[in-house]
Amino acid sequence: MVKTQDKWWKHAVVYQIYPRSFQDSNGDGIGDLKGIMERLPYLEKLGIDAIWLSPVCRSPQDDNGYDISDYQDIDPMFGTLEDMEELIRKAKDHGIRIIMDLVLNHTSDEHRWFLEAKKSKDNPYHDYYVWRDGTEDTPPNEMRASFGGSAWEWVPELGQYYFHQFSVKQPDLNWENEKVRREIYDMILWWMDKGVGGFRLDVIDQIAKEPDLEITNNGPMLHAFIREMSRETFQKGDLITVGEAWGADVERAKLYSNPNGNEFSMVFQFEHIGLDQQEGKEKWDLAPLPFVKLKKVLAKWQTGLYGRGWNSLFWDNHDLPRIVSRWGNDREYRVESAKMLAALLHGMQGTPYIYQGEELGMTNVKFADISHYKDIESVNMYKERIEAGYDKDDVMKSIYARGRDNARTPMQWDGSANAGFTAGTPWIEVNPNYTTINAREELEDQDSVFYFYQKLIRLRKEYPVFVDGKFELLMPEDEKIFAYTRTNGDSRMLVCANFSGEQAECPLLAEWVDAEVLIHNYPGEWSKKLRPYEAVILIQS
Ligand code: TEU
Ligand code: CA
Repeated sequence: MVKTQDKWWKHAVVYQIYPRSFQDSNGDGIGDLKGIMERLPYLEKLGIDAIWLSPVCRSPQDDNGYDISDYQDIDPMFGTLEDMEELIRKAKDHGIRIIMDLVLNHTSDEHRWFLEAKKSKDNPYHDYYVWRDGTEDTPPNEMRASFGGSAWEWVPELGQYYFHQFSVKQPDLNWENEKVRREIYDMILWWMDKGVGGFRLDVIDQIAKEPDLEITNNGPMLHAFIREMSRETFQKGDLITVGEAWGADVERAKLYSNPNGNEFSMVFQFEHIGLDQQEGKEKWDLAPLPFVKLKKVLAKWQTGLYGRGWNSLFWDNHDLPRIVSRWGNDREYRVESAKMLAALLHGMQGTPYIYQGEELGMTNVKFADISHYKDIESVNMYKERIEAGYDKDDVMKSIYARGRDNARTPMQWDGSANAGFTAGTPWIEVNPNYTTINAREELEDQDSVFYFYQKLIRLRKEYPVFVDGKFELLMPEDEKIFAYTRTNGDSRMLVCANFSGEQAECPLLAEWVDAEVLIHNYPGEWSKKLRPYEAVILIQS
């Protein structure tokens, strides 16, 4: 029997809150900390152990808070530092830890460090950022920023460019500068003293950039910086730390999540997320999901990190379209496919993350035109592609499928005005389907997606095989069935799902007729002929 070393976060389920869209308490149309406090009983009922809070620090909101201007104060739109301290306390009363979102690759251009840095080349803060001498209209190289345009911004007063991998208002920090690292470690220790339960580290594999070599992530100093940060801060507490690492492969994830605990607890890897886009193109260039490849990628991560590291398990987050619309069926099989996707993910080894509304089967949104959209990434892409001559309907189709606002429409609490999210005008419109898809409806329906997630969370706590079991993919080439086992000592569990909208035969189920059913997303008995999106978890022990 393999027993993972007993870290609390190996048994935990984390819930991600995008504060701006979760619950507004003061009628300004923007979610806030007091609103989150109002919803702690709901989250305790769901059964989650920790909340990953997307950034609430002071920010001009150019990138909805991922452009921080003060790491040690709360933006007034979300509340006060006292509210944050109260949330940490109240969450703990509900058995829930708070995970802060640390954006350490860049600050806002309104951070005091940058306001100082751009005053002069010999300002003590100048080297907190990445500058290159140059002449106007000739940037150091052709690197592009994630949100459009050049990654280099010209500052005429200095005769220099500064480097920004994201928006112009998000200048990259210079991690080669030890003073920057020290300031960051002091800030992390300050948050640890306030009792946070952990950190999510934004684009952490991009902090060791080498812009002159056009290297944006996985630079040579990356793990040295991470190990220094971990030694100076995280290892002084009993924290969960999860790094966002778009450039991670299994080998590198073994370093990030190695059992010695000298880097992170785990990372968010995105190999499965990039499968349904055209090879070598952008996320907007859609392609059908290669289902067999999806199975093999997820299996590779399960077996690759078994006993050597730890997986995060997620379909959704604040940057991604909603999974039931992306890889499920958000029309006639919304409930069944939402449950099927949940069963497949929560049956694997790792720490599951539930994104706000995923537990309700909330879907993507389809606003009439670009004027309803708020996300800088979508708005800039729309401008760039229309100017480049793309067909407007094609551009909107990409935004409907991949736009980040799909995840950012307000949480759908009930069927009242604005889904109970706000008494005011929401900062972004509510998805019109809130009248039928909302928490109140689901809390009154024992067969709802909510109660399916609640049960999956309970099963993870009740059956050690969910945490410790060795993963084995079955029927790898099958085009409809996703089936795998988890084995730990004499406990053997089968997760079997029909990932398609048609009936699918699953002969191996014949060997499991005497097994106990742990969870099933259809009423009545299961059979070898799986119905559309039918999923079942069985155990023999
Ligand atoms: O995202 C990292 C990132 O690269 C994403 O912008 C991703 O490329 C894109 O969203 C794919 O749809 C992190 C945060 O999660 C994101 O919200 C921020 O915008 C970004 O970093 C900059 O801080
Ligand atoms: Ca508010």
